[in-house]
Amino acid sequence: MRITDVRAVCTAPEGIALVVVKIETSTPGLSGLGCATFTQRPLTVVTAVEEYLRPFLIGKDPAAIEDIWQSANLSSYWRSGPVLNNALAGVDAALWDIKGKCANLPLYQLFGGKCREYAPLYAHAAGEDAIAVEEAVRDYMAQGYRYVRCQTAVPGLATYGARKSVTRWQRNAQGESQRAAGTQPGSPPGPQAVDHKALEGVWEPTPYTRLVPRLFEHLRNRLGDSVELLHDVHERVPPIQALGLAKALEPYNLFFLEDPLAPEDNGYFRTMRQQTTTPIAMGELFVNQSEYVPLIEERLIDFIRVHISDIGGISMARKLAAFCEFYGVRTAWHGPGDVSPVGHAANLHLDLACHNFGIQEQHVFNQAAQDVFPGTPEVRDGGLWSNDRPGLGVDLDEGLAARFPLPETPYGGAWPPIRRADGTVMRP
Ligand code: GCO
Ligand code: MG
Repeated sequence: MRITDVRAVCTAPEGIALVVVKIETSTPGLSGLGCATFTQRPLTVVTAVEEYLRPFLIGKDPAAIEDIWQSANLSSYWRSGPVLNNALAGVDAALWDIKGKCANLPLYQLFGGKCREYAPLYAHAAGEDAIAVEEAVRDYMAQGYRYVRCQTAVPGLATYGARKSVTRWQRNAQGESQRAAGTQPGSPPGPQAVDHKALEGVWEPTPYTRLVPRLFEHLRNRLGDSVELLHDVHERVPPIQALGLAKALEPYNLFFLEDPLAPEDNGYFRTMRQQTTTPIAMGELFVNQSEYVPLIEERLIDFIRVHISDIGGISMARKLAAFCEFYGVRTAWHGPGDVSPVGHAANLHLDLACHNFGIQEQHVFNQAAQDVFPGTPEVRDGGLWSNDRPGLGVDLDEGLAARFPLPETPYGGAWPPIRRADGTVMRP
């Protein structure tokens, strides 16, 4: 069997740019899919796949996954980084998909079989104040969720992850997904029409770090210990304030505090570990093993939260998960809307097969996305369930995918800048 074609397909059924690699083989009807989504720079990944990896791969044996990964990775000499890793990850997952189909087994079987029946999920609760967040958590608990991430708006500020005081990027994305769904931005109950001038929000860390402990105090007082609570700092505060926040949150027993520091501030994790028992999840922004290996071997984090396609795909994630197991670090693969259903399936197969699974972030795809990707893993009773089909178990309806072209955002998918009150640009 030989690889006969390699393509990158872009689609945006939710208004969020997704990139998927499709590999075709000399066996009629046998092909594989892999997620290669870098939503802020999708066309760079398409170029890497089609201009560079395609000619490298055509004619090769699709069964030789490890050799292809290693040789493709070295073929650029300069390696790692989000563009090349995503491109390689798309190829790698598509090869695993093909291997599963050849074996007629779902991937979790090739990874050693199920350690659990399904992957428990954490849902996202957001609101303009603590009462609204509490209501959202209660709604999820009533649906069977036992883990909920809680984010609150900070009055007057453009805050990551909260509905009312949303970030500009989120408002863009909401407007785009409404356009894709054929509804008018601004029509009730959705957000107002996207006005890019009005989206120039301001971010200040101190009101946020003061407010978040009050949010969790409220939630614990009202909800007791019946639910696991999580929070994403999104690397938005100076390291010393992140440390203060992690300590202030100790009484509320978080399941984890996510991305309290930026990858650039990795050196600060040692201090954080000595100062607080709040469990730490890190690092959806990691791309290179020299960023995460030291944090794991020094036991400075509790959950590894990489975006699998950004570290090079399933092959790398399997090695990383095994390495983490030796150090008591659990997996919490990144699972937002800018991981395609093919990528969520990859997360799920690892979740099912890795003993040191911690938790899975959920994204519930809209109907259009589920139609573009038949076989999208099912969300049920607070968990993600495999469809048990061979390989990754997800297909791509290319005709339908073409009806959801990449959104024409003013930033080409990139995030608009977040600035402090004095105009200083901030991490998003
Ligand atoms: C998360 C993430 C995402 C990212 C997004 C970037 O924890 O789910 O922080 O919301 O911001 O994936 O494209
Ligand atoms: Mg995050």
